[in-house]
Amino acid sequence: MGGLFSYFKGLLGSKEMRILILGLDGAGKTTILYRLQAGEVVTTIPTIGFNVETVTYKNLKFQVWDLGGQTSIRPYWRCYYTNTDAIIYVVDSADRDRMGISKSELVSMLEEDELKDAVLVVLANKQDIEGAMSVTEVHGALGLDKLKSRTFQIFKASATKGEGLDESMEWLSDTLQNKK
Ligand code: G3D
Ligand code: MG
Repeated sequence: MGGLFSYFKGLLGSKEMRILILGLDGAGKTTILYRLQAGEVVTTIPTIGFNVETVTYKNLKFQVWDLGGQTSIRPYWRCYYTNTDAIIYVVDSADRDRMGISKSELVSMLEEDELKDAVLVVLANKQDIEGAMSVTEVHGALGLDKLKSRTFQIFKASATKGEGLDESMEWLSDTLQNKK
């Protein structure tokens, strides 16, 4: 097996688990997927400009798409929210200019009724880039202190260096197992 699903082996064979990996384009989502050796990534385009990458292993399903941009396609996102157990929100910590957009996208996702029980993992990615915001700064910029009754954790990460991914996936797997 190995790779991504070995983190979640404790969740295999039980009910279907759905995890969304979201963030602005360029945040590092696809890099993370491949870095985690997620196996076969299937890309589908349900509607124009909306590209979904899916990785499935037994009862576990990971789905990835880019937030931001066109508001006209947002209603289609809802098709993917049902029964979501967790959201992995990826942020480019070096992209200070778009941190505000990243925050508003996260806030509107978390307002979705279907996602109210989803566990949240924030990955403050691209920590290897000089001048990137620290994990504390990203925490502040995303307004995570305002989150109420949401099970969440933020981790620093560098997808290209493969740093921070182990810790975050282990935390997520443990948290989901405890919630079962
Ligand atoms: P996305 O799927 O969220 O849109 P990608 O983002 O995974 O396609 O990554 C966008 C670019 O950021 C890629 O560079 C990728 O290599 C880079 N990147 C991802 N994670 C990191 C990181 O932790 N550190 C650094 N320095 N770069 C990262 P290219 O040049 O291929 O567009
Ligand atoms: Mg991508």
